Amino acid sequence: MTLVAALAGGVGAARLLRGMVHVVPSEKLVIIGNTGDDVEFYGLHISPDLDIVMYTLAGIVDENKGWGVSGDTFNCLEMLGKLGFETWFKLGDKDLAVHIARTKFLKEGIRLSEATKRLCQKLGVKAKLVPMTDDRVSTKIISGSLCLDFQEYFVKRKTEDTVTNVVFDGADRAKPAPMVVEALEEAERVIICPSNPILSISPILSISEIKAALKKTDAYVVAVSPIVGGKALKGPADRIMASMGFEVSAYGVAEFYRDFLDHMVIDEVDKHQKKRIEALGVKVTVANTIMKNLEDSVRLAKIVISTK
Ligand code: FO1
Repeated sequence: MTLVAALAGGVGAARLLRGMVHVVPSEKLVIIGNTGDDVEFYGLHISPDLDIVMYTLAGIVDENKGWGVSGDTFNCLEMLGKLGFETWFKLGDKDLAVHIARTKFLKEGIRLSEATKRLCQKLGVKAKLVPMTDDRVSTKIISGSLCLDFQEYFVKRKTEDTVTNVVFDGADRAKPAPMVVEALEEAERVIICPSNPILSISPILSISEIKAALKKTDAYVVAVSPIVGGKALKGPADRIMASMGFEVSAYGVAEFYRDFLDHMVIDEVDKHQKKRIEALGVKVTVANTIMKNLEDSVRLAKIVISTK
């Protein structure tokens, strides 16, 4: 098998990818991760979407939450709270160790892509996980006259604001990280994971060279719909698609990606949308897309990798 490249956000992507590493040889899998959610707390650089994928593939993720390290303690955060710092972003002790290491690498002038490679190596992750860029791109959530940092919207304010626009600050200057464009050009297949199209995949596409490579590639581009039965499997994707004027359906997701999409995997409950999606020139596979355990993830990964 030649290269498989995957565009990945957080939890939904991690669940598909934990199956994908059982289907595609790890050295053939390049995962391009969203860094628009990156945030700084206590002087530390946190890359939540890279970490969700890294911890999942390392087998140490907190399965219930889908993020953070399983069995982590929060002693440091508790002490920071006593010292008067904000603690709404729940950083566990082991998780903090990763952010300390990443920040140390970055302070030494090492790029985020290299820092991620080193962290993955130490945690035993064999697939290549690369940030979309080594430059700073920050997802900003616009709600009327408010402009919120991503984690402020997502965690602090619990996604309660109505999203009227999303801006990727810095995207116009950002360059793809090493290996990103090469992977998209050389891949036999590009997978768009079941992540939030607007919050998780769009930041990756906001880097013009990545979008251009995706449009140009000969790879077969397959997406898995994160919208099932008109609802997001996790998170606010359904509400955001609605408030930004997109149809909240598997069809709406296919339309969102239509510039470069060859094939879409939709859930059985959405099988009535097959013909409509096909009318966009996108092939459709209907399958059970719910991933409750590793077996589900492997089953879906096998379907995604064999679509044609
Ligand atoms: N998500 C939450 O809902 N609450 C948290 O306190 C939180 C902390 C956190 C710490 C490290 C990390 O890597 C991720 C964390 N997340 C938390 C998840 C994260 O905010 C989002 O899931 C992603 O940014 C969206 O994919």
